[in-house]
Amino acid sequence: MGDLLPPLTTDLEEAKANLAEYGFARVADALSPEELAEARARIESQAAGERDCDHAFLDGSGRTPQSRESIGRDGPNQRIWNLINKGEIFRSIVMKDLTQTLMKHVLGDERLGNDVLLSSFTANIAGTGGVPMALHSDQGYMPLGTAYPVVANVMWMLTDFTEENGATRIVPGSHREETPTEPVDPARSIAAVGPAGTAMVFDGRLWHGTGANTTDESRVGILSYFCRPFLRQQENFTLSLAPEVIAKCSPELLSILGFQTWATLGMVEGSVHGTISPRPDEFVTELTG
Ligand SMILES: O=C(O)CCC(=O)C(=O)O
Repeated sequence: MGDLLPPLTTDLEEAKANLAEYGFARVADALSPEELAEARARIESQAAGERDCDHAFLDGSGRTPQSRESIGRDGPNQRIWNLINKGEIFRSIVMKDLTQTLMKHVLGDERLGNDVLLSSFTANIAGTGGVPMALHSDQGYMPLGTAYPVVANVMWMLTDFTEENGATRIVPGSHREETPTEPVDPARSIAAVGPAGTAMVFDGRLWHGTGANTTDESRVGILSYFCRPFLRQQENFTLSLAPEVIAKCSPELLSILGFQTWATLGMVEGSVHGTISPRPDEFVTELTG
């Protein structure tokens, strides 16, 4: 199995080579001990808060092997959506050199300015007894035969990821296969293991899914999912960010969140080169001359 899993590396050039060959790379020590402690504490506290106020998004049980969606909103796994709203540490992770370098490497196009968008930013806590998520490619909605990545993901490991605790299952090299119409056989998958602080960066065409957690401890990871700038984002940041959070975001982060027109896309009243304000103060509606 060893040669199916690229070695842990801190060298981003080696990570790029691993992305091309395996469809994923494992970057060691991607979070400092301080960042790791802060992100982990914030996730634990946010998860408890969302459970307490009946806002928790739970899954990981009652799912058929074929279905990607959980049946019902229960189960031992907890997803926390929209981390941009939920802590400065998450906003800073989006802007890290590793994130920007590798996402632009997979998704950028120099001719078009190398721009990428954050598509969503979520935590996935795989709890004890969670069933495996069905294997999928993150760009399964693209037309068959799309031969390049339109999305890419970074799984930031906030705890150790092991075979036993539900480390993300991945199918090495599947990013190079033509998008199959049948689900990929789970027997082809291996656990993308790594110590806490590792970033597992993967091409959007790679088949993967959450593993089953058979231990007594939760496996905690956060997923910063990026897309090319012409694609609809998974989370609608222009609608869902709190005004006080928007006020704290740098212009660069706002642009990555989609608050900037791109090649005439996303305009408000013809704002071809505009910054999109969260919601216009005034709307131009029916007028008479
Ligand atoms: O939690 C994981 O290990 C992977 C999650 C995943 O595959 C997804 O969110 O699409």
